[in-house]
Amino acid sequence: MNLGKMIRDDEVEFTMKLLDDDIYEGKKTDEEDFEMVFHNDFTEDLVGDIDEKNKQKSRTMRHSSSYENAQAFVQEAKLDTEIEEAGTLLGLNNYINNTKEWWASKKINVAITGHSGVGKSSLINAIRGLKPKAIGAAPVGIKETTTKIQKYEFPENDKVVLWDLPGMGTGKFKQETYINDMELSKFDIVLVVTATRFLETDVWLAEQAWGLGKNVIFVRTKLDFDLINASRDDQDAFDEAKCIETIRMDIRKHVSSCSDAAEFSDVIYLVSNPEQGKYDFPSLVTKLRSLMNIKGVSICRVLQQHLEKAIKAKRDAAKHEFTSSKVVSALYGFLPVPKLETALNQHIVEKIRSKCLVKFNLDDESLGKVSDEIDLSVESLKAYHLSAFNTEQLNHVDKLYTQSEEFRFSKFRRYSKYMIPVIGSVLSACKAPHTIQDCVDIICGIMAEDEYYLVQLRLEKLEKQLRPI
Ligand SMILES: Nc1nc2c(ncn2[C@@H]2O[C@H](COP(=O)(O)OP(=O)(O)O)[C@@H](O)[C@H]2O)c(=O)[nH]1
Ligand SMILES: [Mg+2]
Repeated sequence: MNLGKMIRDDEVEFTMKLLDDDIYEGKKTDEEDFEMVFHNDFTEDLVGDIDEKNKQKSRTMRHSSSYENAQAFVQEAKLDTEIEEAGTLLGLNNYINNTKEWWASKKINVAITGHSGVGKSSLINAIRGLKPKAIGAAPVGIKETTTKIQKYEFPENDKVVLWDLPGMGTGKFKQETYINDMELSKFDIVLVVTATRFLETDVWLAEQAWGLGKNVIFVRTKLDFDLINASRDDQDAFDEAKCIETIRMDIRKHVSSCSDAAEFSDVIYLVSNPEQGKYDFPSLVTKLRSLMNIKGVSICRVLQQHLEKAIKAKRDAAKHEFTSSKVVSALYGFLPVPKLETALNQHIVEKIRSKCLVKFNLDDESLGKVSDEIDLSVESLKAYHLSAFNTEQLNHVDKLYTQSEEFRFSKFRRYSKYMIPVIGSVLSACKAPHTIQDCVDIICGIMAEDEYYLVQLRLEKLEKQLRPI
């Protein structure tokens, strides 16, 4: 049996990491995995409070927040109705098809925040590839130019919205009320923009965003100025790479002062807004693109968890079904003709196999419906991907029956009815239902794995479909 694909029997405890492992186990590239787990590693690692108690609290908040956000996008009652009507996999498929457009219409909101004058509006223009005075560009300038929240669309997708927030700490927007004034809780990703010096209030802002379960990225702008200043300060010993590294380490130190994580290379970006091909600007854009996927990833996680439970429940319930087949097999046990009992029981197992194929949505009709969605033909699924059509046991149920019997019962027990009258027949009648049960367990186990595998493929496809960019 392919144990590698077994669904664990222990109850699923929701942790982000665990679910990632389950959904994408061995079926994604490193790069994709990296994107998938980033949100979790990030929230797991960057815990922004000094005392342990608060740390725990904020950790829980962050996880539950991401989870609850995604839960709001999955109407579990509707999903269950679809599952009841069409089966687990097809029900999921129907639910996805009915909900896909609604999910896709939901926007990803990116807050660009930080002190006044650090280059927030310039950063938005740079991300959008616009010159400061271009039509539709965010107004920029040396005096405070952004006094209310402004929204800008991401170049390639109007479902991604960049929000230019007014600077914190100006006369109009005090630190005390900034989080509420800006409704920070409504954003998915928060960019804390800094320039020249990293301030305590920047750390504070990040902590607030972390506390709300947001993905936080630090962007240090005006690197060009920093380098000019540094070269002027020390003309003889100036080394650009070293200088950049020093600035990076300084920010890292500040960020790590409010967190227990050691590695921040992934969330700190040093840029010069007018030079979009230089420094960390390209990797910042790559990072943003990967993070914009969070809604799709979270939705898939919630669906995956729900489906894993549903398939397990179905598998466990199915193991207790087929009572009439077991009773009939017991009656066959009394038959005195050699091999006839075995042949009839093999026939029972074949019928159970056929019923289970339908039950676990692995029959041709069901596979046909799903194969359209996951870009794999029914033939390819059967030939290469599904154990139900590839394991010796399920391809030859006659062997499955005889092997199960041989495994469970001694030779004497198997042939007792030909040796001892009456008692031998009773013993024979008792063994058949056990053997059938073993076969049912194996069939249900393998088919549940297969259905779960197809669920994973469907969710991978959905996650790609929901990727905004
Ligand atoms: N040299 C340089 N100037 C920048 C950079 N980013 C912004 N600026 C300038 O800094 C000033 C304030 O920028 P702005 O985007 O309006 O800051 P905001 O108040 O945070 O939105 C403007 O004059 C920008 O041209 C940068 O990376 N390098
Ligand atoms: Mg501005």
